[in-house]
Amino acid sequence: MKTVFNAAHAAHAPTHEIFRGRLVPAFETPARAEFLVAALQGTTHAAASTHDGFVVPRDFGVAPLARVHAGAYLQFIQGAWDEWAAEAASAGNTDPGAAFPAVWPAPGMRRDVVPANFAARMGLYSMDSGTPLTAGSWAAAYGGAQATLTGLALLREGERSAYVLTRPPGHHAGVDFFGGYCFVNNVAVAAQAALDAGAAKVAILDVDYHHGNGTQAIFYDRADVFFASIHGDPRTEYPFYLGHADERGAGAGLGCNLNLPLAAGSPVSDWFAALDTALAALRAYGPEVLIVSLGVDTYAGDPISHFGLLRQHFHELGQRLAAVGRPTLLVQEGGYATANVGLNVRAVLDGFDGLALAPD
Ligand code: OKP
Ligand code: ZN
Repeated sequence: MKTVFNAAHAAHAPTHEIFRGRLVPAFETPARAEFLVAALQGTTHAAASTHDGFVVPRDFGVAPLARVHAGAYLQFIQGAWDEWAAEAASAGNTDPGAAFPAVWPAPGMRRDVVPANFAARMGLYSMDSGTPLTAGSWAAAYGGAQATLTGLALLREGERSAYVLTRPPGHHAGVDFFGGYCFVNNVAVAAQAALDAGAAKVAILDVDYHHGNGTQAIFYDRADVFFASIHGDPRTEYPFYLGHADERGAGAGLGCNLNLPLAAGSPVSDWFAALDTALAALRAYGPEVLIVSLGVDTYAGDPISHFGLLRQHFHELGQRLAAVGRPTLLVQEGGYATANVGLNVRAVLDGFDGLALAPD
């Protein structure tokens, strides 16, 4: 299948992140995309005529992002690095490093008055301290949304599937907040764009280890987007405060949200049983387009996740996704066993395309 490559990913190059309150080397790095490029180059998934076989993203502007994100939030993210750098410079620091949120409005505090203070706005527009905001965060996130929209355009032009090679991921970003390494919710932008282009029903399947809280929340009360997710049980796993099985949707969207949390350490057989459940629900829903939040942090070797999928399981995932028989957009989310991320994604794409599992 064709791969759309967000080359702007490299602009977002955090060196550190705050993980459970401690500063550690970043897990979500440019090297992840470099391994994806290396694994797909020279394969049938890099057969376009430009950019080493990868499709170059078109530019659809910011309007499709504003269909799912608040305008004030997008404006903040666009200008946040300059604000941070200017604040640091005025204190004599010309190399401030990444910005991290540090203060949030607790329940009962005001969200309707936007603070003038930069740190206060970082908290207003975020969900955690684990997401470094760097000089190139907006460029990389914007490029990821454009790459995703380009993948959707390929489907409209007749491709049966497309893969979007991008980072940072998107599925934790909500209407007006960043977090979980995510700034722009790529799959939500694409789902809304598909509806705006005339589709009546879109389904999103999130197979990342972490629940896609942003995607769920954006579409929770709507019947035109079905969201299904298989993920580590939020009782113990990030993002902790959403992703439980009793979240079924609200109002017109009741029944259009399906969470399949599994205990950390669950066997692969349980994961595939959950996949069967999710795919049966998606088939019954009957979407015109299937969008997959393709995290490969379900891999046995992932450093921050606790499922046990191996290469052949990613291949089988690809086969099962293809069997749904819908135009399918696969969008990169997580996966932090850096040297294995590309090989695992290649296995999904090969499986989808009916190719044999390649040796490593
Ligand atoms: C992004 B994706 C808490 C640290 C948690 C966030 C993990 C984000 C995963 N302080 N780190 O879903 O792969
Ligand atoms: Zn994840």
